Amino acid sequence: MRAKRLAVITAMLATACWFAVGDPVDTNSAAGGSPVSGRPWRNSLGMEFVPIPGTNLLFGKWETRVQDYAAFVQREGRKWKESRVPQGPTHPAVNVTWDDALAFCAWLTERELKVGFLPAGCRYRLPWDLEWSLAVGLGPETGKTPFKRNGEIKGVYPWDGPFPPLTGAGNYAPVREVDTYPYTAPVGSFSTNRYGIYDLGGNVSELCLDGWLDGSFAPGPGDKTLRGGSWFHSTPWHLASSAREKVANNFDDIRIGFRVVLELPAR
Ligand SMILES: [Ca+2]
Repeated sequence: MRAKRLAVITAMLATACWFAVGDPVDTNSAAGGSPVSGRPWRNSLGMEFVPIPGTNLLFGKWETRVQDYAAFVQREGRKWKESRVPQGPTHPAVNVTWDDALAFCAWLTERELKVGFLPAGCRYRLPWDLEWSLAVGLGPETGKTPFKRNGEIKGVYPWDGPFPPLTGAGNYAPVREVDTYPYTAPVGSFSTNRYGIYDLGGNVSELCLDGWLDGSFAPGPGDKTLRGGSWFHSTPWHLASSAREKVANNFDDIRIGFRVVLELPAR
């Protein structure tokens, strides 16, 4: 099984748009030039980003894919628990912890800065809980922490319309009968939201930077924040745009993944 997984990763890397430090990099053909506020952009791994009005961010259009995370695992020689559900290279990476997601962001930032792929002052990171709310189109929330904001706004969902979701709305639990995927689905399989973002609701639940109880960023042990329903979820509570969960920094699961944002230099 392990050998099979390594073979899959190796095959994926052979086709990945990637480079080693010191390799010549054609930034224009690979990524459309430097990232600019307000414009879509594609990075060295082929991860695509879109602007979110009111922020100086480019937001990951997709959840981080198996092929993206595999590049990190391969280059850094990291361990990665085998997924218990069938997954292809463009499915969202699962079995990643909050600590793993932070490490991926730091690794990608360092490598792209080193070769000049990213301008100084840019960095990849997880979204803050309130940035995720902006991306999903939630109105103003009054709670001061993810815990306080959990379920605060009722009856608003990542799709346009009331509960339940209609066919094609996203990848939710099979009992909802809105999609044909029993587990994860390739990113980009369903409609985007108003900003051109896929799967904020459904596919995998997504890690955010915030500590669960105080909303601060504190590397290390503790409960962090998870947003969005997943292929495992079916209830109005879990599928609401304002739903959150707490998740320990070192916990992984087949329904948990992450989305990356690119922070641009201050304007
Ligand atoms: Ca999701």
